Amino acid sequence: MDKRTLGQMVAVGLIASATGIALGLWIDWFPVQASTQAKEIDTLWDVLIIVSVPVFVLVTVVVCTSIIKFRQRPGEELKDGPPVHGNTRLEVIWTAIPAIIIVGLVVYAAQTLREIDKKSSSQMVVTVTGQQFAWSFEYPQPGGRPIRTNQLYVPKGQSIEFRVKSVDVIHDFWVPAFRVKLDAVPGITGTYRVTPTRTGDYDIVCAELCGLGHSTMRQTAHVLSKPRFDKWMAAQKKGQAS
Ligand SMILES: [Cu+2]
Repeated sequence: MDKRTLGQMVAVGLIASATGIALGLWIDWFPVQASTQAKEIDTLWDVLIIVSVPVFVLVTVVVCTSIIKFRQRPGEELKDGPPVHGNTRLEVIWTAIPAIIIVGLVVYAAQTLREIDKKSSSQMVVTVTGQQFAWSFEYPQPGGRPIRTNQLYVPKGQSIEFRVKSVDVIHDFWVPAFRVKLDAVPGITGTYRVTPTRTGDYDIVCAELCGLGHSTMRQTAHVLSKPRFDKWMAAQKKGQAS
């Protein structure tokens, strides 16, 4: 391949990478950040875009150049290409660079996961149960029966541990504004932790196709200030006691 073609490939690659990264960072992919976890996950997302766009562009530019530049022209049907043998240096490079990128991203992602799932000293537990086609919630009470409800209310600024279960098929408990999500698998209780940072109402979505009513498996997560949450909880206790 001549120098000019290589120069063109590098130029196109740089422009396409810069455009792709700029677009990827500019697009609002997610709803408002409503948990401490959301910020770290969005940063992870941005890093993944910055790293993966140039890889995609590199592959695409090489494929397109090969199709245009080295295509078979009329009269070349019986021609054979030049015999190419292995190139050890090239093979070492194309193995080592992807390996370094993957290991780096794996370490960073694992660190982020550890960071966002840290246990708090004042952990509040909410058990989430998925069932075709609705979510229900349980608030364990020390020394008593848990409070059961069909509505999710949580206090702002409190680290909440969701214990996610299913009674029938696989569902997936997701509040996009909190970012974190987890499959609800029959027979397994999974957990994740989230600390809401804004009061308000946020969508709860089932993120695993679970049957005919899957798309209707939507509810609302109500994040209240601590005093308002305590009031709500007191009302629930009263209601379930009577
Ligand atoms: Cu579902």
